Amino acid sequence: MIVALAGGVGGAKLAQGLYHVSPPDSLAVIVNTGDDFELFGLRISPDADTVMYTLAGIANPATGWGVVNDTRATLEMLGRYGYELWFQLGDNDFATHIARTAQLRAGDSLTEVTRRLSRALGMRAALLPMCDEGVATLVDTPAGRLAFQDYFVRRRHADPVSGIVLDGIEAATITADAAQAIARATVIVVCPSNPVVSIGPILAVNGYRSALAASSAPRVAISPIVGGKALRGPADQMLAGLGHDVSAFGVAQLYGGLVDGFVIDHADREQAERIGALGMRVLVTDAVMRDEPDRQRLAREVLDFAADIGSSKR
Ligand code: FO1
Repeated sequence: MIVALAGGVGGAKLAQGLYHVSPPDSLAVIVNTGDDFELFGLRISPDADTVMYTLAGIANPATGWGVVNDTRATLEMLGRYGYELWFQLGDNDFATHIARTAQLRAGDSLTEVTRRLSRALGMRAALLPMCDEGVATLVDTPAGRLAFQDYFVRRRHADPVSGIVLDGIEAATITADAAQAIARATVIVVCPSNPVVSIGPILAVNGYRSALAASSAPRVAISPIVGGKALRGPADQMLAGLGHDVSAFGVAQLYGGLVDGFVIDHADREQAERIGALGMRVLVTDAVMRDEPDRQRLAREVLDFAADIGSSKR
């Protein structure tokens, strides 16, 4: 079993590569749900949906999130009713949120609902929310403490970030499915997602750090920072605002003691030694995924690297 920890678009890309280079039933993706929120009375799980649509082969390639060729009739009608349309939801995407909300209201867990939705779309990998309890990522900025999607989408992640709060985290616990996947893992991959607001919340849920520490599987992370810049989104600004080094090394520091191997881009090869001194093996490669063949190439390299680490770990 390959277990991947992922956030949104960057994580989904590598998860798709892993999905395509390994037997379809052998992958479990544990996703961040700290970005989840409610809009129009519906429960939206952006990171889970991004991974689900990507692995089901229906993601919008232009954005990485949402459904390809989606229409906007529902949103336009809501606009006529006077709602502010700051969050783009296509008609097909709306159906996902309606189904999720209805099933949650009927009493099913987020894990169960996500399993049903992803199976219905033909996804054979397991898609596992990090927890079933509600956790909300809040972002401290000069404009105040903002809900994550307010910060990220409505205000276009333009505010400097001075702190992150995970509301509800104390009551959140690793799910039985995620614990079982990690216990059975032969490889654990920390995808190139934002270490602060995508991977950070997963690791903060009770039970993940100990489950990962207890695993004898090789654990490998891929840097989402290349050449001092985030491949996507505001990870670089966030790392700076929170006092971390804005580099692959800075990300590796955050994962110290948690992973056995770290993958960096050629652009950062001079950091390999410093990262190695953190107690990790380092793979220097082309860590940027420009197209689908790139996702599979990087996935293969990550799995080979992990296998190599595994053979010396045993
Ligand atoms: N990101 C945006 O920048 N603008 C949007 O309007 C937007 C809509 C959206 C709808 C559904 C969905 O699943 C994701 C969506 N995202 C949008 C992406 C998402 O909010 C963020 O990329 C993640 O939360 C960060 O990981």
